[in-house]
This record gives sequence, structure tokens and C-alpha cells, in this order.
Amino acid sequence: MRVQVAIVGGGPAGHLLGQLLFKAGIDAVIIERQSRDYVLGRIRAGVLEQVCIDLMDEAGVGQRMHAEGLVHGGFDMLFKGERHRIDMNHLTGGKNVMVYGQTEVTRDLMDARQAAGLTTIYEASNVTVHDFDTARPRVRYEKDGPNGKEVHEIECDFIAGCDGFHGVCRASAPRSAIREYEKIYPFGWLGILSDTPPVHEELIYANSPRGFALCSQRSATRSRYYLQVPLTDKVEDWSDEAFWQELRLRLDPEARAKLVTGPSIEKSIAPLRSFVTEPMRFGRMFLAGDAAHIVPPTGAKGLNLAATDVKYLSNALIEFYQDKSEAGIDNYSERCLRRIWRAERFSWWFTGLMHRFPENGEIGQKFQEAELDYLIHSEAGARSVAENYVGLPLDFGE
Ligand code: RFL
Ligand code: PHB
Repeated sequence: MRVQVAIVGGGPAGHLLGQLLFKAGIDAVIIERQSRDYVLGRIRAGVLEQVCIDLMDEAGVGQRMHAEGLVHGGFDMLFKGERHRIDMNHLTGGKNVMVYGQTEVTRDLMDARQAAGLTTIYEASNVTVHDFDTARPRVRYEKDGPNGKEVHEIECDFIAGCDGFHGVCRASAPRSAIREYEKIYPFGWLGILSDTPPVHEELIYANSPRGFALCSQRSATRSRYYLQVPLTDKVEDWSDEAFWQELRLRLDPEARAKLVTGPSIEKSIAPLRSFVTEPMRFGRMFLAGDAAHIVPPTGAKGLNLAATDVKYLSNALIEFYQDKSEAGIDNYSERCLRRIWRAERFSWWFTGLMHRFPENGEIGQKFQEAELDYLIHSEAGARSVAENYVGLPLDFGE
């Protein structure tokens, strides 16, 4: 098979790129290691920034998102047992975010791709990338045939590495050409999804002496909650009842009284990490999304960053094919990284503000509470949080 762009990874980044390229008449194939159902079974992000909403519209897949997504103009910060609202909409001159799950974003993109008759190769094993330092890169994978091991090869002009943190693309970049920055946090997030009405109409980020908690949602009837837990905890250690009990203890009295509990339909623990790869281009291979960077989920930035990387990459590829210009390709890495570092900084800072770090002792908790007190009582402080939370425009700094 020969295509213009081979996209490795069929998560939200790979699928959004496929759709934006298709709209521009550029021919791309997606090679995904897992099945469609497996990809859709991963419960992850829930909050879309305006730039991500606009990109879904540009990709022609925004219809269901606008019908079902919940527009939020603010969120609550809870500390010292009291809740305080950050009025994002007011503080940012009218900007909002939208609660619409990553699963739904990916499903909408997958459905549009299928409706357009575009090729996605699911359950491709042993995917490898080759010759991206030449004008004729190739992607190989195994599928079908005896034992599912028949080798297939795709020739292309470019490889887009949208294969997540554990993917093959970043791992195939020459070690001498790559620099990686990493911070691993000493705790994880235990998440639960349940068909219960959300405890509050907006999100609640809670700083409690027992650890961080987040009350999020997917719809008026589906809730998503998270608890900070030690890295040594296992999902099996946490019965639903134990989860609800601990969540209650981290909330304020009003939320505690309103909380509706029920059986979990998904429960998992995610480690927290800050990670950035520089650069994001290696000859004719580009990294985008979690393949190049990870943020702790506290700032809700991961999926949004993946979407903006993909927008810059699709623009660069369109410029290459339509205008015969390599300017966008040459700028890609630098353009993405400036935005990425801004989101990394915010996510790291917000994580530090809201979680318990036992090594910082009681004085650490007091410092956090004083900072939260400052942030919510200073318009400048609150605006800074709001501005970062709603995210940067696509053309920021230009
Ligand atoms: P993905 O979603 O990991 O998709 C990569 C795809 O590549 C496939 N793959 C391969 N395919 C072929 N060959 C190989 N060798 C391959 N290796 C891997 C994988 O199967 C997969 O399908 O990365 P992508 O597309 O870059 O998307 C990134 C987002 O998934 C991620 O940033 C967000 O989920 C992060 N995140 C959040 N982001 C937000 O913007 N807002 C949020 O509210 C938010 N909440 C979260 C989050 C992530 C979380 N977890 C579990 C880490 C909450 C949580 C709990
Ligand atoms: C979610 O709903 O999964 C979610 C929301 C906000 C975050 C992280 C995750 O900061």
C-alpha cells in the first residue's frame, strides 16, 4: 500500500489528524494496535477547551458534541471544608469549556471515518517504522495470514506518530537526537464511572487533608469521580463502598449530603506524570499527542494538547502538499512545544496546589490553603487560574 501519510495510533490524536487531512484531500491510513472496542473502552479525558471544540467542528464531527456536551462557565475549588467558584466565563471575557468524554470524541471521529470509507487497520501487531530519515518512509505491521503474522508494508511520504506514551514512534527516534524531561508524582488517581447524577452541576476540585478529590461528570445521569491514592494501592483494594466512603470524607458537608452513589461501571488507577520530548520531528516522522508529552490530569490538558498538536501538524502537511512549502513542517516542533510547556507548567502547578504531599508535612497543607485563599480572593489570582484552565488560543503569541 502507498499513501501520503501513515498515521500510527488510532486514539483521538490519530483520528482527528485523519479527519483533518481527509478534509484537505490528503490521503492517510491509520494503523492501530488495538480493536475499535478496546480503544473506546478506555475512560479518560472529560473536558474540552474551545480550541478543541472548534477543531471537532472543523473536522465536521461537532454535531453530537454540541447536542450532548455540557457547557461549563466555571468550576469549584474546595479547601478548608468550603467551596469557592472560579467564574471562568466572567474572568476570561466569555470563554467556557465543554464536558464531553474522550470516548465520545473518538467515537464521533471513528464513525465519520467509517462513513467516508477511509481505511483504519485495527489489531495491527508488531508495528515498526522505517527510513523516516529519507523521502520514502515505511511502516510495517503484522496481521492476518497464518497466526495473524503476515507482514504488511505501507510506503508513505510522512509518518505521524500518534501512538501514545507507550508507542513505537518515539521509541524509534535516534537516542542522540532526542531529549526527554520527566517528573513522576508519588501518587495516582483512582477513577470511578457510575450511572448516578453528578453531585454538582459543575466540576469540584477538592484539596482535603485526606488527599485530592475531583467530582466530574459525563452527562446529567453519569458521574466521574477521582481520588488521590498512594502508588502502592491496587484497584482490587478499593470496593465501590470504600471509594464512596473516602470521597464523602474529602467533600464539604453540602456535597456530602447530595452525593448519590451506585455501582461503578469502570474503575481504574492512573499514575501521574509530567513528560516532554524535544524535538517532535525526526526527518519525516512527527510525534503528536501523548506520544510526545504527558501532563498530570489535574489541568484537563492532555487531550486538548493532542488536538492542537494535530491542528499544527495538519496545517503543516497541507502547506507542504498545496503550497509546496516546508515552512510549517520546519516550525512544527517549536510551535507545539511553546504551547506544550505552558500547559505542562499549569498542570504541574495545579497538581502541586491540590494534592497532599506527605513529605511536605502540615506546613505544606497550610501553604496550599494560603495560596488557595489568595487565588479565590484576588481577581488577578482567580483570572490567572481561569485563563490557564480555558486554554490558549491556537494563534497565541503570534
Ligand atoms: P492515546 O489516547 O493514548 O492513543 C494512542 C493510540 O495509539 C495506539 N498505539 C499503537 N498503535 C499502533 N502501533 C503501536 N505500536 C501502538 N502503540 C500504541 C494505542 O492503542 C492508542 O489507541 O493518545 P492520543 O491520541 O495522543 O490522546 C491523548 C489523550 O488520550 C490523553 O492526553 C488524555 O486522555 C489525557 N487526559 C485528559 N486530557 C484532557 O484534555 N482533559 C481531561 O479531562 C483529561 N483527563 C486524561 C484525563 C488522562 C487520564 N488517564 C487515564 C491517563 C483523565 C485520566 C484519568
Ligand atoms: C474527567 O472528567 O475525566 C476529568 C475532568 C477534569 C480533569 C481530569 C479529568 O481535570
